[in-house]
Amino acid sequence: MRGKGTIDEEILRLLKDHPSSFLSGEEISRQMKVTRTAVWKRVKHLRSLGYEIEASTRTGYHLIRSPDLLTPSEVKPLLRTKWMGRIIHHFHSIDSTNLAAYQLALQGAEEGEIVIAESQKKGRGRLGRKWFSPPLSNLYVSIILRPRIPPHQASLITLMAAVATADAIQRFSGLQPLIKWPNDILLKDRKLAGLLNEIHSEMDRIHFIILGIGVNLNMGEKMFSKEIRDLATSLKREMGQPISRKAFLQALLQELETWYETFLEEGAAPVLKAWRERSQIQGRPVKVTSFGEVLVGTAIDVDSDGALILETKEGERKRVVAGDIEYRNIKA
Ligand code: BT5
Repeated sequence: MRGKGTIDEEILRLLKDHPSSFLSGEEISRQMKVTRTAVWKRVKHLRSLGYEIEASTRTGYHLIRSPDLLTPSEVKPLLRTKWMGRIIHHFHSIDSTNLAAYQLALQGAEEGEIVIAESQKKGRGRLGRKWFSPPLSNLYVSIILRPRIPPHQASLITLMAAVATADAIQRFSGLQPLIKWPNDILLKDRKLAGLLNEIHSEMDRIHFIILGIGVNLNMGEKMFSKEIRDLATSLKREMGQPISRKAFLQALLQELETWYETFLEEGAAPVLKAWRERSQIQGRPVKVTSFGEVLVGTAIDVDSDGALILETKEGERKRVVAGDIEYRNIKA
């Protein structure tokens, strides 16, 4: 049996196939094998989601305008990717897209399938932190990848995804975001996007990686929660105009597909080169928190596995595989 969501998608597809004419309720009900009352109910529901649908008992239905939703019927006509995002699992509200993608991947979902939500009730950051995910304004997406690389290289996928996200933002807006190790995308020192990558693997084989990406797009000043108001920003705020979320999603998926293929074909070098240019971290004084330990020193580089190399005050080199950094200002 088809779910309500599938019926909605089919009704929209039919209406979009007839952009300049009305489609009678009878015709829709015949093509979809549901009653005319059921069609009317679904149209009412679609209107509640923001679709402007003209309805008349005599002539039928006509789609006037679609809201900026990220449903398959809205996103797919824009996609320019070869394989990424060709299967979209869409939710109006969900706990976390990463959690849903993880479950789908365990059940055998294929590389390139994506999960999108209009809002998240338990959006996740790293280390049990929260990702603020209000409805219909930002992007919350998780992508299933199944790379044939050794597990120790999984961090490179995080760096690759950060580069792709920053490139998509720049291509879309002309602004120049910076990457903060390992996974923050910043504009003017404020966080615009975050990445949470989760891996399911054995000692020597990756089963899948879930690439979770949250980008603040249309979040207005007043929508930011108190705790992130001074730390975060959105693309609308930086550009001074609203963003088409579906157009941004298309740009993001295209950059991700290209960068992922480059990484698989050419290895870490091009990813690390682009990451270094975007992070401007080399030589900066930093404070690193890693597994409860605090280290202070100068960031030297990231290595070929994506770990941060730090030189402490005592001149000792440390390799940090996971954690958070803060940039320090050196007083003369
Ligand atoms: C991250 O964690 O930056 C990873 C965020 C990943 C979110 C995506 S959305 C789609 C997918 N599904 C999920 O459930 N998650 C992923 P972390 O580095 O730990 O940063 C978290 C910190 O960023 C919080 O403690 C806040 O200080 C701040 N923060 C929370 N929400 C924010 C937002 N919307 N914009 C900017 N900063 C935020």
